[in-house]
Amino acid sequence: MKIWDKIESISLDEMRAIQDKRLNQTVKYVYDNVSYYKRKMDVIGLLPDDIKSCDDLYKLPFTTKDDLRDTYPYGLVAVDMEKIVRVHASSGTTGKRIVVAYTQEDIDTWSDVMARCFARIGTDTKDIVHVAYGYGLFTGGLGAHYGAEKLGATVIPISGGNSRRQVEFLTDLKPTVIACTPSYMLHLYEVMTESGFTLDDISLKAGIFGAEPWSENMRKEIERLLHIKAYDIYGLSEITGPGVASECTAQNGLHINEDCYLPEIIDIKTQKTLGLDMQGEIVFTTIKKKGMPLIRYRTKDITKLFRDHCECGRTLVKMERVTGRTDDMLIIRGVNVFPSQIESVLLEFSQLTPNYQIIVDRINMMDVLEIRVEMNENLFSDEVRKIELLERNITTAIESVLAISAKVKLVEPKSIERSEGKAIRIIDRRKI
Ligand code: DLL
Repeated sequence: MKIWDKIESISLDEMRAIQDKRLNQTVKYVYDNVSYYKRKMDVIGLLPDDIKSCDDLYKLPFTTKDDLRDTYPYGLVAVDMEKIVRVHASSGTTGKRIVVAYTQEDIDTWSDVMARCFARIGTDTKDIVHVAYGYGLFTGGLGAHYGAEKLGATVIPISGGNSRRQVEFLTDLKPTVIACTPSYMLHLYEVMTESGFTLDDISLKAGIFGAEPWSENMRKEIERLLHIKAYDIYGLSEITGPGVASECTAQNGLHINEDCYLPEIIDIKTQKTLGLDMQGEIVFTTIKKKGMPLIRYRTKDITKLFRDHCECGRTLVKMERVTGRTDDMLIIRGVNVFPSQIESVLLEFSQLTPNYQIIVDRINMMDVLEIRVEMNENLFSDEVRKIELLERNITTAIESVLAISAKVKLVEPKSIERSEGKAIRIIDRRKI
């Protein structure tokens, strides 16, 4: 038994004791080493000794992306800069860039949790892991790389992009596991078939996909097309990168590495902590990080926590797949809509591909929703009448599931731009 299997299957009381101790230490540590946190706690009259166990978590102030921006670049670093061995940064598409910093110990912990995520899906030393997440400031590539290496697997550090070369490596080097975004996996499949290769030319058996929301129907599609098992992996740069949580072979929820990242679900409006099985925003406190520990970090990701008797034997609490982000949620004529809900409806139709874009506009003070989705080659070569009929059927399905009307436009195969990393699903043209 590997060392990491043990921590994943201890009793709830044992896990709770570890978490209480690590939380208590973390709060003391940030109070003593990060003036920003000391000030935040002083303002509300909170002392480290007031936090004795996880039951006291709610007393602590939240941390948000704005806090990271206000303290950019190193204001939340808890150690001397000479102890920082690596930084990563988010792309800053939704505002000023944020930077995260790691000590050697943080890199080791991250590698461990990523190794655990690979082990969870059955990866071992005999596997060859094709890492097609981007290497660099994005955490996906290096995170997966260090984890797979720690496990003792063979790593192909190909990074994202240059899809034809990716296909050459898939067919020549015969990797057995692939790590990339789910949308990029589908793109690689297209390039592979265009290049004349078939499933007989590759040896993939599993993929570890994340970094963007994807639906259960998208999983089915990837598994159907590639004859592999598709597993979900979740994480965010602020907390560490990939490896905060991931699925096991049961494919029923993501086990959270809760010995390192303490999760809570909060109600978005009241900010009160919610119990198991209740949907809200997931908030994490890092209880093992040294370089840049974060207290009650608001992720904006929507999910719920639950426990079951998982067939894999792990006792780690689970989170449901992330269905969307509070800032990705479209409010269309007052109705809350997540892109993943639209994706789910679209993929009920076998004539469609998982390549779609959601365009929102405001015309004469009214929100207008247009969904562009690529049809498959068979439908494309069919009569116009059939295409129009299908558009009407999809419109009806969207209306009955989401209670909003939408204009559905079927577009030619391969006409929607592909991304090498996270797919761009929403174009919001509304000027409010
Ligand atoms: O996306 C880290 C990562 C890399 C995770 C590779 C998994 C695999 P960021 O760029 O900081 O970090 O983006 C984090 O991406 O808050 C979620 O909104 C979204 N996200 C990440 N994984 C998933 C997932 C990486 N499995 C943000 N399902 C998070 C849904 C995900 N959304």
